[in-house]
Amino acid sequence: MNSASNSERVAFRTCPLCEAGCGLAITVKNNEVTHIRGDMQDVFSKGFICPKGSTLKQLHYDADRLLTPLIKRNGVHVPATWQEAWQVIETGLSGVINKHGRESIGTYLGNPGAHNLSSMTFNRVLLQAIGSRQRFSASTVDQIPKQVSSGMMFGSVSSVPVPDLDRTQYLLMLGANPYESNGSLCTAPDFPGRLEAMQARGGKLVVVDPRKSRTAEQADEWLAIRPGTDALLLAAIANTLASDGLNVLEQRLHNYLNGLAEVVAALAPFTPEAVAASTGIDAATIRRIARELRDASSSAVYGRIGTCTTAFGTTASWLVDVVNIFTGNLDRVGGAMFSLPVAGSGNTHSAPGRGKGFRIGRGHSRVSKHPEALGEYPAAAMAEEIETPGDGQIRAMVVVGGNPILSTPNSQRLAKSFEQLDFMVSVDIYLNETSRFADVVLPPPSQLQRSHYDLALLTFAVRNVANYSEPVLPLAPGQLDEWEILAKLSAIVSGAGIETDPSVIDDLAISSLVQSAIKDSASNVFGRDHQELIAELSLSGRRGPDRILDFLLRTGPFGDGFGAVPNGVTLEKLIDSPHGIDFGALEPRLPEVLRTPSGKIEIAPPQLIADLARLLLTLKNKVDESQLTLVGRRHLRSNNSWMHNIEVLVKGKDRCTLQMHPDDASRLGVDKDSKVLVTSRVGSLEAPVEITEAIRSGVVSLPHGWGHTMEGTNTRVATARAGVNSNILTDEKEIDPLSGNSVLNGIPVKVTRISHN
Ligand SMILES: Nc1nc2c(c(=O)[nH]1)N[C@H]1C(S)=C(S)[C@@H](COP(=O)(O)OP(=O)(O)OC[C@H]3O[C@@H](n4cnc5c(=O)[nH]c(N)nc54)[C@H](O)[C@@H]3O)O[C@H]1N2
Ligand SMILES: Nc1nc2c(c(=O)[nH]1)N[C@H]1C(S)=C(S)[C@@H](COP(=O)(O)OP(=O)(O)OC[C@H]3O[C@@H](n4cnc5c(=O)[nH]c(N)nc54)[C@H](O)[C@@H]3O)O[C@H]1N2
Ligand code: SF4
Ligand SMILES: [Mo]
Repeated sequence: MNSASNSERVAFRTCPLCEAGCGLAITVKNNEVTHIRGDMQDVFSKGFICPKGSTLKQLHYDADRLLTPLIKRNGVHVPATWQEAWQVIETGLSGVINKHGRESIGTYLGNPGAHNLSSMTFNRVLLQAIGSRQRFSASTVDQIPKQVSSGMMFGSVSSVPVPDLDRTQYLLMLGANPYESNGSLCTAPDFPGRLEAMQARGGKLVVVDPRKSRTAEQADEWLAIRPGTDALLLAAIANTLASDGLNVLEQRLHNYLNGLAEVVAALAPFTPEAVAASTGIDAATIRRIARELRDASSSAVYGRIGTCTTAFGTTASWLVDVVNIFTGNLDRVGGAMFSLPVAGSGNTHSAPGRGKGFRIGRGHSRVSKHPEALGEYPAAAMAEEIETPGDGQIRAMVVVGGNPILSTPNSQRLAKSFEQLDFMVSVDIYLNETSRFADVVLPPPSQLQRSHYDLALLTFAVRNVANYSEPVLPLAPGQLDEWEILAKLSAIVSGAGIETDPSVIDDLAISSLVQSAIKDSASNVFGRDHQELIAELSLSGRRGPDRILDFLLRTGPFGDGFGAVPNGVTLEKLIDSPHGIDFGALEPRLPEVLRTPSGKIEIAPPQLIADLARLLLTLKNKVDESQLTLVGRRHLRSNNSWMHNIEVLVKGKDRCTLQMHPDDASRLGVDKDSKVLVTSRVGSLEAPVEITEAIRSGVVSLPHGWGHTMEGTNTRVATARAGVNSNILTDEKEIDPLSGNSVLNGIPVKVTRISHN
């Protein structure tokens, strides 16, 4: 590195661990990170960080983090050179392709890829090179329902409205707990602080959650809903608003709506009285909440994990925006608004206001015929696709930054199926529950050794912000950046051979991006010369994700258009602004944001209207008060399945407990020292009990991402505090049929006491 490496310097970098994207100020002395704190000058986070932010240091220096490739020899992973690893991969993958075809290679892309510039720019290159439709990702245990409903309504899966947190006066939040999670599909560093500011300016926060989460505790009102019934509650709120008369709609929104009469008619059966027993929320409260939303000077409804990971995830996600429309608050200051991402997105390309629209079911999965959504199949169907013989059976898996063995439903079945694979590659920083199955594990560099820009998450931000970070620490000699690993894998799987330089793949990737932009009449480089643009991009010597990012920024809504727009943004400008650039609060985007064929908001997509009939059937089910149902939860000091090897985060009391209401505990003869056996249709596990009033009776809660007990892993801290894997209990047969999302909440379980500790 440069001469500054011998002295102390402060580097600024965005934290990539969660969606908040906080700015970090990282002190480096002699190329050693000494400490990390919040960057007070960050334009978005203004110094806020959570306890995880500073642990990028511990993560970097974690002795268990992989520094060299591993190859499995005689069942044991041993360190290997990159050359050896590529050789084994070429032999393994070409063997499977030659024998069974490309369709027999499955992929699973995990959550950290959404926070990683290399994956955001090169995962798609890898998927194309593999050329199989057997694609899975963490999206189908997470947010895909919201993207499907947004695609259907607005024509682009990037058009997810976010609550205008800093200006709203009323927020109805369902199934989200930003005091622990720091927010999701709503990028807002210091989400808690923004909620408190709303309350301080006289706004109201209502939280719908079966648990009295930390966010519910802070709220002005907590509605303890029965799990899995948010779609019913939202339908009844919309029903109330429609029955009262939609005169708030005025011409502004009215002009953009297609299907208003249909949706109003389809919601007619969902009166507050009809849903009260099922949701556990009385009719008067539902009516009052509906009217408060309508009468507030501004309001927004926001739903997250608790609304998405249920059997009606897509329908609930749609109804969130139906209510936002019915109160007149969609695309309005203080309501639910669309970001205008600086690096562009699906709703900034091609002609504004109208487009091809969005469809699901362009293909169907082989075994259970699940419809494709966003180019992938349900993660819950991965095991059956591996187990079931026939054409297209998955024989090899490529997993990039994912831990499906802990993160996806019926883990035990999935683990068994992985044993059956002919070949597997994992790109991962740890040897953990999933990568232990891999024949080859390829380690990317640490979070501090790469550049960063939140291409995905800034698409859902509450302000239009851009922030680029340069690597804080250099790569070690011979170490590969993650994009180089993905490019090399792409070259190998496409048959180009292990000697192919990643830069060849990189040149193809940038070339195809430039090609499509110069053909897009709405692009600021429409009609420009391909070679000229590539030459200008390459002047700086940048390659890989940075060169691609520069192109996306320059052709984005605030971009310089390669000279066409004076003072427009470029990567160079962001490098000169290490605390980021704030392009201001969100502004209304209708109708330009739309990409539907009609040029209108499709408020009554046929598949969603049809799904209301399925929803209506659930009202026939008698509410069984004796049936316990399981929901999940998150803790601030944890991050899905993979930050458990950081001692400072996991130390202290056990957080992987089964929370239970005192009434249920006494009924079951369980006290605070008990261990219980929890059983679902698919599996059972033992867990320590935590008795608490902060949960609805009839509901129990276990966090996910734990259960670090498998042999052949090497995460010593995590193993010492293993916890149990809640996805042993979640059922792979239960999915949201529209998006393929897993049902991870509202799992029927039996709980019995086994012992006193
Ligand atoms: N500390 C920490 N932060 C994280 C993560 C993490 O693991 N740890 N993970 C990150 C990721 S990948 C994501 S997607 C986001 C998720 O961010 P959030 O959506 O905020 O996720 P959770 O904190 O799990 O909050 C979900 C809430 O839904 C409630 N719930 C369960 N079932 C239902 C239901 O049927 N209806 C309703 N209304 N509520 C229900 C749960 O009790 C819980 O309080 O968090 C991100 N941030
Ligand atoms: N029951 C239940 N299950 C859930 C949830 C729930 O609420 N309840 N939440 C779901 C949600 S929202 C999500 S997003 C999923 C997450 O599901 P996954 O993405 O499958 O799991 P993660 O725990 O995020 O695992 C990430 C993996 O990436 C590795 N990794 C970390 N950083 C990098 C990197 O920079 N590069 C690479 N190549 N690898 C890296 C880690 O070591 C780890 O192995 O879990 C889901 N599972
Ligand atoms: S809130 Fe999220 S982005 Fe901010 S420091 Fe914590 S983990 Fe990092
Ligand atoms: Mo997630």
